[in-house]
Amino acid sequence: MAMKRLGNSERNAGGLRARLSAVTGLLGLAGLPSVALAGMGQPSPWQIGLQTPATPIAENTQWFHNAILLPIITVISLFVLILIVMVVAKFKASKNPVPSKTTHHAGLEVAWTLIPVLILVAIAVPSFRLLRDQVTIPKADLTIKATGYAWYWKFAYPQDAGGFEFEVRMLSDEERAAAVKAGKGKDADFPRLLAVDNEVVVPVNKTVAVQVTAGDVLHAFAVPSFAVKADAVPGRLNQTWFRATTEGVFYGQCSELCGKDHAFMPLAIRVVSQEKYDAWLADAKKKYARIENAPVQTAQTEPAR
Ligand SMILES: [Cu+2]
Repeated sequence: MAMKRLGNSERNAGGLRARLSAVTGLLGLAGLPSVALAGMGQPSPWQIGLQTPATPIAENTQWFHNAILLPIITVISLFVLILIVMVVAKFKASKNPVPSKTTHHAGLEVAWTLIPVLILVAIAVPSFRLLRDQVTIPKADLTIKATGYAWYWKFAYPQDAGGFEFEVRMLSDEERAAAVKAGKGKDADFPRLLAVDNEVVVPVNKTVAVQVTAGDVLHAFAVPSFAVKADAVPGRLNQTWFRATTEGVFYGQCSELCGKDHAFMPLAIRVVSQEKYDAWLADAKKKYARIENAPVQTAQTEPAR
């Protein structure tokens, strides 16, 4: 259901995209930085735009930012700048020795109230559509649970998905160097402040629901390439979802200022084919701690019509 709506959003996005392409092309702003400079699954040096999207939600989010918000912001900023320059030039004391005593202009006041309202309403339509797609969790193929701790993550795969849990901690510079030395990969495979000891592995093109909570203080589960961000609150279970359409490793970080090592609790989600996922799962069941009372999958709520 959500996918169908996503399809609609994408179609609408396509139509608007065509109409807006001239504007964005003129501005030379929309989309270009993120396409040219953004890394896949992680930030890259001198990146300006958002990270390359890896889910339909992230694609729509970036389209919304690049094709709707950025042009509107740019046009408004230029318009205000031009007005200020005009006022400075036209009404300076030397050119305008006898100033007008006008204090009100009904038409102008209506205009500067109504036009911003219309702009906001126009933004609200695609914005709320996107928000609805983000918060409506489709039927999940896999549900995992992420728990934030000061300062690491714990991920649990419930009974119907393996029944194990493991902790995720950032690799120190020494550990990264040792991993490269041991031939586990190249330098680029262990990005600084992002590489972790245990990656979360999920299958590609599958809907993954993530239950998010915290064990001590507030944290937030965030993966920029998936356009996913959910507060991790002790005693409360939040839920978010993603469906990665690209294989690869996608890094996320805690996005709630949670203490001294807030910057050092990344997480890594490795998206792989179903076969590779099955192989990892068989391994993980042996490798990681069993959980008897695995988190129960919450009921899927039907979206309001
Ligand atoms: Cu945190």
